Amino acid sequence: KKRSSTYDWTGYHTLNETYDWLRSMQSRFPSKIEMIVGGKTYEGREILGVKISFKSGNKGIFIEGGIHAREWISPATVTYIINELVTSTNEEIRTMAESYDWYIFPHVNPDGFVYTHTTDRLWRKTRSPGTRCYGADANRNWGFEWMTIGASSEECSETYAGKSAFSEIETKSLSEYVASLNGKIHTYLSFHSFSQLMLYPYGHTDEPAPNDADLAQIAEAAITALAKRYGTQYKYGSTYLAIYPAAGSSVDWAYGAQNIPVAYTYELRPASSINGFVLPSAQIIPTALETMDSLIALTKEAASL
Ligand code: ING
Ligand code: ZN
Repeated sequence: KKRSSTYDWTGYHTLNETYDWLRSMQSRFPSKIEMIVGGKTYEGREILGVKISFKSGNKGIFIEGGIHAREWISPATVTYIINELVTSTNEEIRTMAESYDWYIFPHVNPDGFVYTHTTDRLWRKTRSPGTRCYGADANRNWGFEWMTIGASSEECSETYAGKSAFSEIETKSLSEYVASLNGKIHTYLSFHSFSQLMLYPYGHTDEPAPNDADLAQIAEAAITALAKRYGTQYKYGSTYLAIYPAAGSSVDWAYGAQNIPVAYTYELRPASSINGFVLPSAQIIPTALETMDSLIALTKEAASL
């Protein structure tokens, strides 16, 4: 077993390294961190996360990483966020950290992530067996406008929506966990790569979401803050208009079915590349730092609306 002191953000980690690190953080900060199990996987793993809370009565922010297995910068950024929320001495970060209850899952598709280490670095989906191919796209399998557009009913497709809404144990169990938080969640963030975008509902229609103007204003503040550190340029817009039509995502379910009013998908670095899923590990810390900057701006802007 690796010691927790060897865990850092100069390289990418295995699932077990990250799960051990989460547990070691909990044992270092037992009054601030609670281990949470958001669900389970087809192959029997836990979807392991942390609840970070400094006082009771705060609104909740839910963060998921790794729904697509090959997007390794997602869990790396999410674990960096966890570390900053707990250990940073920066005044703005401390204020933000202590003003919310954080529910954070770096790996919501653990089976797929393990498969990217053992067998296929570019695997995207879950690992449930079908008749000819494995896995469904866990970001097309949620029970909101499921299979209406931008998803496939062909089980070998990269965007296979699954046999039915929540056919995958990962999305079914995680959605039940989110629903069990009973309206406490105010902001839902899903981390992906790549393209340098901030996307918000909806993905199934070009009709603006009810608070579209607020979502655009918050995104503008977030990407402006993100660009300050290194000049990294993001764009923003609804999923449908800014990237492509896609129904059945976690963020659209959070927004549309759970009434979580602030819901974003980050498409992290790079902007574009031949193989953008393989981001050099030297870019983990810069990506995480600029993302933290955007998160501070996002939470401030969302609070003042
Ligand atoms: N992109 C996302 C995908 O699932 C997306 C885009 C965001 C779709 C939000 C639906 C909702 O296809 C990547 N890179 O996975
Ligand atoms: Zn993705």
